[in-house]
Amino acid sequence: MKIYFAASIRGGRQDAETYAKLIEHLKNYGEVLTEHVGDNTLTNLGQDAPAEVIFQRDYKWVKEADAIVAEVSTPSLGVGYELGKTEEWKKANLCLYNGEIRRLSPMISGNKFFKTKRYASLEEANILIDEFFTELNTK
Ligand code: 6IA
Repeated sequence: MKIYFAASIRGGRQDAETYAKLIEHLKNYGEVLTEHVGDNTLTNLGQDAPAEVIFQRDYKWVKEADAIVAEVSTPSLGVGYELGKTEEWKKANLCLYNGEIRRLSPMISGNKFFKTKRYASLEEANILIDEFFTELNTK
């Protein structure tokens, strides 16, 4: 199982620690292609590679992934783009949101293709991840 974890980089790194913890949990279910997203040393300047290289690599990874798990609490152009591709390529997905759902972009919360789930603690997020993969693996 190849998992693409998407979360804000340029959009803001205030939840980077949560991203790292979610990635650790996701590793129980497969290979996480995007471990750098949870790297606490990655500032909002992002990885030190040309933008074109980052784009092409991430694009290929989204295409290859069996499942996309996105943390969508911090608005991010990149995550929005990746979710657009997720829909285009009909990928299994889970969008985790920490906060009031009405604050989330309707382009995500209003789209039934996206499996949007609200969580209030890391424990809750991990349970949602467990449920998502249990359902996916029994399909
Ligand atoms: O717009 P954002 O930067 O918040 O978009 C975040 C999403 O785009 C994440 O899910 C990543 O998969 C992807 N992404 C954005 N920037 C990077 C990056 N370095 N390295 C890897 N993945 C990225 C950015 C630095 C660069 C623009 C010079």
